[in-house]
Amino acid sequence: MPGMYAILCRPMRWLAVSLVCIVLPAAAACGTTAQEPAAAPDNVVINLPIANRAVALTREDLRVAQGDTVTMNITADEAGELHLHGYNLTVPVSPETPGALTFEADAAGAFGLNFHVFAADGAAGDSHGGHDHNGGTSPELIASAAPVSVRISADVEDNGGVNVRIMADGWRWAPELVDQEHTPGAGHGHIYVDGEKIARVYGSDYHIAELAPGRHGIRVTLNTNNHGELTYNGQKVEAITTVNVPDVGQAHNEHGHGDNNQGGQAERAIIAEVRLGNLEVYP
Ligand SMILES: [Cu+2]
Repeated sequence: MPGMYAILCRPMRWLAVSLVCIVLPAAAACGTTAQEPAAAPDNVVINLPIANRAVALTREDLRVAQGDTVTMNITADEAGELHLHGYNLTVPVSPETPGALTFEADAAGAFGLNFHVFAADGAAGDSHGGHDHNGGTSPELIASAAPVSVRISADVEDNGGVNVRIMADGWRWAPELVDQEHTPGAGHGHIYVDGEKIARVYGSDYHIAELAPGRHGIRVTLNTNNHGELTYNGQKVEAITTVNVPDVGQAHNEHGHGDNNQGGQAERAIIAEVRLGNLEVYP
């Protein structure tokens, strides 16, 4: 009766345990699960092999039960860090050094898993490659014949708000033209936090109301009136920076895990935000 075993064996248990449950005929082989039907906490291992800025996992692979102890083993083909939103855990990973993260999934919900790609040593900002890292529809790329560029800086306020200053050259902010035809040298911007677009920007200052404690990547693109992404000389006209929002006690609905960034470790520029999926924690 495979169906019975499927019920007895929670889906996120280790593969080894699942195999035991399938292979052995006795229900007792399912161990603790069989004796504790009220879903005793499991040790769940999730392997996250990041390649080409993606991970080949299904939603089911990223599903755990509240109270489970979760270990994520992360490998990557380029240097970066894995960031689990909500729990606000970050772990560095590189092709030479796999990363591992163990935590108790004590809060239920869906928590974004992002991979922050670090700039290559000594070559900050190179090779974006033109992938779409967000899985969604990618804005049309529109080449600018004239030089256009953008830089950003970001300052964190005490309350977790972030002031972003956007310095665009060869560019006119044109909020009045939004949704109209492309006009060379004019338009608006899009602002992304940790790979997710949060708003349009229509001028040189943008305020982000509140970010959870931890590191966040902020990216701004310059966009045509019809929302295409501007390129110049084959490069997207965009700027990326990183902010570190301090943990201020119970604020921001965090769960008290704090921030496991290694103190004193040199900050590295994040050149891309890759959304890998959501960790789903079921109550
Ligand atoms: Cu737009």
